[in-house]
Amino acid sequence: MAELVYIGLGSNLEQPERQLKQAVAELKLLPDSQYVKDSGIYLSKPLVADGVPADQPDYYNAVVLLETELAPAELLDQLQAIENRQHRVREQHWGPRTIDLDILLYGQQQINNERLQIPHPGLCEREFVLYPLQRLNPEMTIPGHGKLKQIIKTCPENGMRYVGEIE
Ligand code: A4P
Ligand code: MG
Repeated sequence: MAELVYIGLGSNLEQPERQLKQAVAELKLLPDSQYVKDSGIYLSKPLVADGVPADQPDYYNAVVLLETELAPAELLDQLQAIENRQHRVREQHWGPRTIDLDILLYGQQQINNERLQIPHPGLCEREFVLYPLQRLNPEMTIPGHGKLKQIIKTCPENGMRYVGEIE
């Protein structure tokens, strides 16, 4: 059965807008999947948390909606293959990266195993996820958390700005 899935994209290295565009071009070619739409690009401040390098460039973020027949683990394999093709730098957890692709939501499923946590942890505190999701589907519900409309009220935009469409 096909599921609607939301993929979060983030990049803050090596021409980040180009990295996002290239990842989107690859997402359009995923097997057993159809590209539905995307949020366009947002420019956001790096997350602030203990142990996170603060001296890194701002992030370019976007969210993509796909319909897919791929199982969650198969989809993760495909996303990691795209990350690897874009020479992702994986040196530091939460450090700067050429491209990060996360499965934010997989239908209404809640998944918790050694490889996957869905909804993606932290989703409800991240302005660069919540506002793009709102643009795609303002009425949506986050499994285990409730209505996006309510959740977003507790998450300030933190200086984030909309940059424009993904060509
Ligand atoms: N994994 C578990 N659940 C998932 C999921 N739902 N989607 C596992 C994708 N992967 C998932 O990820 C490590 C492992 O997470 C994978 O092997 C997979 O099995 P990773 O991408 O290699 O490592 P990471 O990116 O360093 O960690 P993570 O947890 O993905 O980082 P985050 O939470 O994505 O944070 N600031 C701004 N403004 N914008 C950003 O996009 N991104 C990060 C990265 C930090 N600060 C940011 C942004
Ligand atoms: Mg990741």
